[in-house]
Amino acid sequence: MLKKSRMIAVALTVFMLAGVLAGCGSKPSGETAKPQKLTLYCGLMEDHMVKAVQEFEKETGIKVDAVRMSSGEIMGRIKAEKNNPKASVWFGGPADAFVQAKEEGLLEKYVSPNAGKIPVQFKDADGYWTGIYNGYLGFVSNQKLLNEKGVAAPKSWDDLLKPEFKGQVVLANPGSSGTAYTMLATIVQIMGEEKGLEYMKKLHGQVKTYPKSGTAPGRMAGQGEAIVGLSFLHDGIKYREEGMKDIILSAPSEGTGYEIGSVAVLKGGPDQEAAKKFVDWALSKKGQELGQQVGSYQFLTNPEAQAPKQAEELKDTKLIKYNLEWAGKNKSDLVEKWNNAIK
Ligand code: S7P
Repeated sequence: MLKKSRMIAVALTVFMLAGVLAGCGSKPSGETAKPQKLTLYCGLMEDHMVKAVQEFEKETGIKVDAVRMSSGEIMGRIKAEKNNPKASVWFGGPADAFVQAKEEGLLEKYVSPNAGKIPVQFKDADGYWTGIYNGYLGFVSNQKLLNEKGVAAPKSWDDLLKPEFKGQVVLANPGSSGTAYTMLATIVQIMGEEKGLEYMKKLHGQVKTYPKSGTAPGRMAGQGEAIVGLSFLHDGIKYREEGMKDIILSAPSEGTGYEIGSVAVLKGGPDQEAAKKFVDWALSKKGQELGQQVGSYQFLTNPEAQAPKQAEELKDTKLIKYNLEWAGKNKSDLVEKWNNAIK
């Protein structure tokens, strides 16, 4: 009798232990797996960002919080949050700032399975950032205002210094804007540092205002607030399609700079697994082709992705051999020199 009750007690203990062990690593019944989430900082236009987030959420079920900022603002934010990162992905905007962020140890190396498809000239050799699109810098002018002044759309950097354009040129602030920094770095690469900064000083005398974002100058020209805006040319096509019919696009005949719009995982950010999924998606054919639905007409880096037909009109733009590594590594220094030059 005693023997039988001891056997029952041992069996019960084994059963309970097995239950405890089986419970390790799994959720108690009724509790579901925590949904994945992601915070990203985005340098693209707001409508493109919203579209991308909606599509990614739909495809993966990962909930995304996205904040649109200009390039310099994103850099400032991730620097300030270095010891306690709030976001895990940097999505869009010229790669110059990504080069700078890599130098400052703010990016996590991540070579996506999709990065193999992207040609070498559009990605970091060490795998810290990968290009998703390519955009050319140029002049977005207002034909009606040009006619009123009796002047042709600018066709060289020097044309911007014409007396007819005094107070009529809009350029964003290179400290905050990735677009404007591309312009500053382009000018210094074409003319050399001394002459380039002299040129920027002369151009300052022509500038109406320096908005925060590089998406503003083209829009302002389209709305008739200034004759010429310095922008990425694909933005001018978007504004023209949105109804700013007086927009005319031109580019400097001596050559212009360009952006490699990029994506990267931020170092030490939360939700690293979700962040990598986002990068995979942004590099995919589907992720890259999505922008066209909201008027984003950059060239695309994934050769499988269909470039927007609207970008065709920009394909013969003469480009300089833009030195991105140099531009990224000298960003803070060059912006400071520009600030001193225009004081
Ligand atoms: O999304 C359009 C686009 O032109 O916006 C970015 C542009 O540089 C604006 O950012 P900033 O405010 O920093 O100048 C480009 O990357 C992109 O092609």
